[in-house]
Amino acid sequence: MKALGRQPLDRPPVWFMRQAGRYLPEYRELRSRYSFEEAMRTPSLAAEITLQPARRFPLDAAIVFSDIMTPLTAWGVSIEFAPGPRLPPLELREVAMLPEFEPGKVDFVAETISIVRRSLDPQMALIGFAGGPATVLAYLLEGGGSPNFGGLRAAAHDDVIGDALDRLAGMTRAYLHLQAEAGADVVQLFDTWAGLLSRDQFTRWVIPAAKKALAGLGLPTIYFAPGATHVMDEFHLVGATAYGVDWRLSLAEAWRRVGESRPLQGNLDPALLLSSPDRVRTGTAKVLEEAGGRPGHIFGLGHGIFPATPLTNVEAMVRTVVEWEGYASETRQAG
Ligand code: 1CP
Repeated sequence: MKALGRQPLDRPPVWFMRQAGRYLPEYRELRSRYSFEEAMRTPSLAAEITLQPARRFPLDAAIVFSDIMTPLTAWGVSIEFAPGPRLPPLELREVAMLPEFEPGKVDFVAETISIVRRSLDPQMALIGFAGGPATVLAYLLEGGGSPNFGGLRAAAHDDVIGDALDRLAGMTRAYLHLQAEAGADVVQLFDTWAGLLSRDQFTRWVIPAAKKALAGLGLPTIYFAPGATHVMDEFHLVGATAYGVDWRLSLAEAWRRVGESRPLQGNLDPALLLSSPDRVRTGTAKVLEEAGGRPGHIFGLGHGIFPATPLTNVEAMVRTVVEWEGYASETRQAG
């Protein structure tokens, strides 16, 4: 929370995307007994999974265990996970006409957040999240994951996409509000596939929808759109508190594009975590040096951790951040 407020710190806080998930043996053990849907819809189980990574590593934040497709179940959309989401595809016009979203139908997410809040170390932040409207639309049009999300890309040539995204943005905002009320400290919008669109399409469609989804929530917000470096200089129009950076761009260059005064989160390449602890330590130090102790850096990965990641490498990354003394010694030398 201090980093989001750009307060000076001895080292950046650390958490990472998909920290509650398949690389953890205790997660796999729990999943051998419950399906993904059961685990996500049962607050005691979802809370347990949310807390798992924090028991193993000295992290500064927990992210609620859920999925970007979860709020759609309030509309009666039936979703299976295998492991990615599968659902009956919708037409662009059908999305534009979805009825009013009723957050009460996904109050299991609020219940999960309040359980986590009670058990979480008060020093740790709790992160709520939702999918970006364009990303959720990509899955709705396709009926699941896709190598190229042609449905979204075709839709971006049709003005009806504006109505569809507006509908989803309203839902997303209500869903994030529910999480804020339940006790989330900060929320992140995952716009995973928005970067597939052109700069013009992104500016015209993606940004207004993301902006609406995050508007007036009364808590800090993080916007993450990997693969969108071609439009990063326009990110500030989303109006988030902070912006996520993927592994493709250096933090220094990202600061130039997003704005030097805006907090950034990232950006170690998650693929490096498939190598050795030594390489991970070197890579982590490089990211920390790039941030150079500037206020408003949250250490994280450039995208979600791979399920095959060895725990020793995660340990090496998190330890390197929490034991980092580079900034303190720079200050001492300067003094
Ligand atoms: O156990 C299993 O088999 C399920 C695997 C899994 C998990 C652990 C899925 C299915 N979702 C999740 C949890 C999840 N999803 C979290 C939990 C919190 C954490 O980060 O620890 C979060 C934030 C998400 C978000 C999510 N789901 C995104 C955006 C983030 C990103 O990685 O870009 C996306 C694109 C999804 C869709 C989804 N859900 C699950 C999978 C495997 C996928 C992606 C695959 C596809 O596109 O087909």
